[in-house]
Amino acid sequence: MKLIYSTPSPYARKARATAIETGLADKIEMEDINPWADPQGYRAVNPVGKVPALIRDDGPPLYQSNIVCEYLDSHGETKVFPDAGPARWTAMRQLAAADGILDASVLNRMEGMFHEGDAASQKLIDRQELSVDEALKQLEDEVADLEGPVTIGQIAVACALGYRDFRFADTDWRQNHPKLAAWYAAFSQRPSIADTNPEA
Ligand SMILES: N[C@@H](CCC(=O)N[C@@H](CS)C(=O)NCC(=O)O)C(=O)O
Repeated sequence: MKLIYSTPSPYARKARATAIETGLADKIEMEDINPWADPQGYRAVNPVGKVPALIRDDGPPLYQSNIVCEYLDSHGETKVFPDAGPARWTAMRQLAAADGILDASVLNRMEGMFHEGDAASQKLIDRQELSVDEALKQLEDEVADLEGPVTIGQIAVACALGYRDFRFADTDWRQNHPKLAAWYAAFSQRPSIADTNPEA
């Protein structure tokens, strides 16, 4: 199995952290690429050119971070996707909030990268930041649900908060979300999060 990732990608970080949490890290070859450089042949692995992607031994490649994570989970020793029932839907709700933060944050970063200065739409940027704020509020209000055995929901939330620190350090999410900040300070000590920190 080979996991194709890029170090700064928070989506790929979910897959890298899941590989560690499920006990599979030693069994997976890792390849760090720059998806924006469109490495030769990569579109045959992932037609939409994004990371992460997983080259499997038992079928064609998988791409899209949550699908890669679920495949890893199905082959791991420790499960991070809870079975159907309340624990699963709690984790899925956290995953949705985290992915919402990531999608909005990455869109704003793209807006800054591709549309410089006046060409960037402030209206679009503000709308995405509103989504980030509201999703952070949900996580702050429901912080007790982030306790307990590690899940894909917790992993994704940590990757989303880490991405805010990495790319949006000027907006201090901790200020209005003290309980979430305390949870993150503890959770980010886990090797799966500490060892995949893009800033390390
Ligand atoms: N929804 C996708 C998003 C993946 C994504 O956007 N990855 C970025 C890096 S953070 C990428 O590879 N971008 C290259 C591109 O858009 O061409 C997932 O969950 O895997």
